[in-house]
Amino acid sequence: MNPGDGRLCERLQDVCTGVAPRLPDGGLRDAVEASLRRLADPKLRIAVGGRLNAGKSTLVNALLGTRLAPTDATECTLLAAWFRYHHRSQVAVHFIDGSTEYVAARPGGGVPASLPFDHHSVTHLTVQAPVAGIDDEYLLIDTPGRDALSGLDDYSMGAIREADGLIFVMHDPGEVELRALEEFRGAVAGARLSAGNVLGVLSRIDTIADHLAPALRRAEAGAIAARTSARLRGLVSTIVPVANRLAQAARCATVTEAHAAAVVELAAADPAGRRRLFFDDDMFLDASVGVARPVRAELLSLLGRYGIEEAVAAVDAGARGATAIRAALLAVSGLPELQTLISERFVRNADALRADGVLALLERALAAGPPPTGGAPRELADAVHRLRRDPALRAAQLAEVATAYAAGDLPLDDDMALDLHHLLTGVTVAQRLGLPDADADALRAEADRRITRWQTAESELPRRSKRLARTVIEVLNQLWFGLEGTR
Ligand SMILES: Nc1nc2c(ncn2[C@@H]2O[C@H](COP(=O)(O)OP(=O)(O)OP(=O)(O)O)[C@@H](O)[C@H]2O)c(=O)[nH]1
Ligand SMILES: [Mg+2]
Repeated sequence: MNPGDGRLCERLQDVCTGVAPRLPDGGLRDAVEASLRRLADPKLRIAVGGRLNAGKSTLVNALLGTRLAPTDATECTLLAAWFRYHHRSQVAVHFIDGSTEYVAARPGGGVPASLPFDHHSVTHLTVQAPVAGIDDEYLLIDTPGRDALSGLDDYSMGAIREADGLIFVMHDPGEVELRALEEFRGAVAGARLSAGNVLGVLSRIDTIADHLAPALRRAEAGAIAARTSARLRGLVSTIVPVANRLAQAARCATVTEAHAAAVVELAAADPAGRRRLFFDDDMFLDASVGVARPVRAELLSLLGRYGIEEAVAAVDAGARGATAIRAALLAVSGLPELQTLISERFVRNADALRADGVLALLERALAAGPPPTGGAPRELADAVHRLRRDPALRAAQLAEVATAYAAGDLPLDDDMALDLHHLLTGVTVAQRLGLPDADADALRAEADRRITRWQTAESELPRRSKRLARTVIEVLNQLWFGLEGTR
């Protein structure tokens, strides 16, 4: 069965619709009603989070293919914003008291420079724009930067909690960044944030090792991303390097024919002239080349020197005209790789991710109340329990294992940590067993080896960790039996 077909969410909807009218007023009924509202919106919700100035809004614009999120250093994101298609360009302002008001979008679309409301009375915004495709596969949520000093208010966090998955943007993957990620955990999709539903982005890669040529910088960014992925195993699935600004310029059609013609002219400079041109921003603006200074300044703010160098390389390789140069910039920006991961990790698993988020909501409400002894509450608790055991939700259970490991509550040796990582991040059975190119026989043998490893370890684990190890064993067993069917 296709995991994205909505089977789990339909079952959840039936359960909630069935019990809602029979539940007494209170937390459980509120949670069931909130679940029904969430299930009524069939779109997968992906939040983009990270520290202040990480490049989140620029990435959101690149993914949307249009500049709707405010990105300036001075107009930072103050409120969480969702992006939806609408035939009118407007912004819905959602207030704490549950009401909504509409304001005009800024010229060109998107969040206006200032809102005529106190930010503290607003939970989030919905930015609506007549741009086809912006919410076809998933809804993006841009979030305010999280900083050690500022913290997010509960309402912004509440809006983020409605997300099914997170793209965590990091500019400088150090300890502070890790603390920010920790703060998001537990906020998105309940306490289930882990490698199963978090993708990492190493952002602003043009600022990495800026003495190197673009291709070498890309390689360096790839190496940093790989090292950080290894360090965050269990917390984040793959980390992809993305040149956000380049991706935004390429996808949002801000590179015009005039810019393209200017790049062709710059590419005509001899090697020594080019070295001078790209030495620093002042040299770029002051160099004596045929391109007018204001056009050079525009190129600089649009692409940065890194992007201009990439554009010149595209011209060297034969690209002519804005469309071809934009396509070449997009190809080297890292965005296509991120889009593929979003499809493979999030969109393909949309049903399970959405169901997991709703189940987490219901489980929290059930846990907060008295044990359900009968009637509608018992019926709900049983249904939640049954749905949790559905094989399609195993990934969510693995996420729980990864969360325990990341928090230091589940001692695993390196092999087991890697087994878990493969199970969480692999798309094919072969990737989930860490042998992407192996045939079915080798995979069966590997699954068997891993089952034995976990079974041996399980007997040594503290009691509370045994259940987690058994989850992994069950998943491996399931893979083994799946391979058996291919004999
Ligand atoms: N050099 C460089 N600068 C970038 C890149 N992406 C974004 N910036 C700049 O970094 C600043 C912040 O970018 P935003 O996209 O607004 O960052 P943000 O994470 O949304 O910021 P907050 O919402 O304030 O937390 C802006 O001045 C951008 O122009 C990039 O790829 N390279
Ligand atoms: Mg922002």
